[in-house]
Amino acid sequence: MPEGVTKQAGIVQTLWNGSWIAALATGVVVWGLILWACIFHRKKKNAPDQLPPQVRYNLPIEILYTVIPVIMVAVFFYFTARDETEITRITQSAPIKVAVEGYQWSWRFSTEYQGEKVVTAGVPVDLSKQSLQTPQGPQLVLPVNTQVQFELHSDDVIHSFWVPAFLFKQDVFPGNVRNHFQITTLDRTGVFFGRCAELCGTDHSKMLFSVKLVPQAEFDQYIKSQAGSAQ
Ligand SMILES: [Cu+2]
Repeated sequence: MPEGVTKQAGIVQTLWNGSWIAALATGVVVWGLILWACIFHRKKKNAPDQLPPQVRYNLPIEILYTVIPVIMVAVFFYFTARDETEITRITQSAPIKVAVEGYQWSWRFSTEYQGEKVVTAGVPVDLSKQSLQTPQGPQLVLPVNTQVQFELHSDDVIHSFWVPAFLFKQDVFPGNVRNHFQITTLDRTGVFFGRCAELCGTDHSKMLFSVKLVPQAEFDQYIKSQAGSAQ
């Protein structure tokens, strides 16, 4: 997993780790029971027709088979619902609002901050130049230690806005449906790759972009230098 750069990514990572630990514990019990049955209930050489004790219609065991999975599902459900509620929570206080527009085959980011609006739009990128060092496509600049609210909209077909370092993606719909989510960036600068995660047509793979997290002062500078770009 990439190291998360948002507070929400931490929640996703913890849920992911917990789910795997729980699944592994369940797996160990199941594999153990299978192995035990394979080893201790092999066909006996001296009594080939002898079956092991049959436990059909054994009420306590039937109840156990039912109650334990229900408890397991309830535990998974509780943690998933709790974390999902937290991850998709929107507040009105986010100082930065980003309108994301997906289109065949790139992205347009309109960043609103303190009355200023900055727009970055990209053209389809050249995949032959794709490398892990140089980001391609439009770049969304955001400050660290801040809340950022995203509003997603598509001009044509369904896309999906995915920044792996957020450990989060959300579908981008055309029409009147607008998906929202919000992040709280951590104190970590850098350039993080993003891509479309919903097969949307021929040049889907060219819908690359990046998110650059910078210190607040550098962000203010950036907004000042880009002021008027919305026109
Ligand atoms: Cu796409």
